[in-house]
Amino acid sequence: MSTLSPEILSTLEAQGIELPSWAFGNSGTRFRVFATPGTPRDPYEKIADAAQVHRFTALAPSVALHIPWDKVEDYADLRRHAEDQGVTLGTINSNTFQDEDYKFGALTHHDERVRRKAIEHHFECIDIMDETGSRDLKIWLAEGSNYPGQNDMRGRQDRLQDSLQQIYAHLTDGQRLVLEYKFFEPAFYHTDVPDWGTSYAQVAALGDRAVVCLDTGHHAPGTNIEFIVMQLLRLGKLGSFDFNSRFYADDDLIVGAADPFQLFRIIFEVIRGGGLNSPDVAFMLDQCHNIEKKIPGQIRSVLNVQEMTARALLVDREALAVAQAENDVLAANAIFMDAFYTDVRPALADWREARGLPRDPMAAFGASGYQEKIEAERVGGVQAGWGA
Ligand code: LRH
Ligand code: MN
Ligand code: MN
Repeated sequence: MSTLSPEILSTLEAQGIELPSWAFGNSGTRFRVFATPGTPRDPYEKIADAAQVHRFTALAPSVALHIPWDKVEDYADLRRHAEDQGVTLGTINSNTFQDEDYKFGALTHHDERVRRKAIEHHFECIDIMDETGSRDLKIWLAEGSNYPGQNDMRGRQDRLQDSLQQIYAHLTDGQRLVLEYKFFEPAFYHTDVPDWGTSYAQVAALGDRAVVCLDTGHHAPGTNIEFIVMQLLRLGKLGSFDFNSRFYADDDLIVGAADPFQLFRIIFEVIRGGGLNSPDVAFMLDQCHNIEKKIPGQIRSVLNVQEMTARALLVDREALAVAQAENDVLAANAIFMDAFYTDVRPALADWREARGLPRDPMAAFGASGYQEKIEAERVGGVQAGWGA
């Protein structure tokens, strides 16, 4: 008998996870970027690869772009290409971290010329969103300082608010500004948007269509991330997730690989807070596949999210509420853990098969010949990479 009720299955059927275009390009560490055979040479090929993930899982209907990494001549054409492949274009990510001018800051910079350039980059991103049909502009800032005394942290915070106000004013109805935080890197002493509280303070001052992005790899070790999820949902400000997993810092490994239990706990709070399958909370991946094959890496990732969602939906919330009300600590914990320890993989495989999807999407992709085809076809060109 299936462990998953029809109600749980219909909730799972509605799940959609956005893929990052950059997961399909080559990436690495500051020590080495290894080339992977078959890697896309342009945004069109990245989208074609992303569409394979959706084809084998029905879980990944949209692709996020990063500008300028995914710069093209004609975004309406790129949009048509995506739709032809059965996916849509999603979040537009701005990029103010790879231009020489931004060495000492972008949206926080004290030099008005540099700050204007960074603001105008975001205007350009909004123009692109109009063409791609994207709703969200996601901003992550690599800004901060390395040495105490180097910068006026307060002045930078004030300039950031002013910059964001200008960008926010440029959005059209229905578009959102999503501000991502990260506790360190590339700056090592202070970071201008280091935590959810700063991101929240900055977006709350803008308006309803400004929200926070929580990247699961952007916290100090030991942080209770599900608490932050709960709080942002409670405040109506959780706009999106960048899912990935980490052992040490911003590792960008496959979501659920390092700590499946943490992923379970996060998704449980999403469900508790009404954020699952809510249009207000975008589920995205933000990962890099430095040494493994990229398309199967993304397939594994979306399956991990689906699996932990299924387990989190299995928590008997009524029984949990009773145990909590009775202060029955061990019973409450046991109810929670019972769901986490339930192996839903056979039930998910049956359900996939019943919907005309492969029981085992990893194996089906492997047998499809697509990987061999791109490895043969894409030789000789310049492979797109993280930052290219
Ligand atoms: C920063 C970050 C941010 C960027 C992406 C490439 O570490 O998480 O989301 O856009 O990596
Ligand atoms: Mn991120
Ligand atoms: Mn990151």
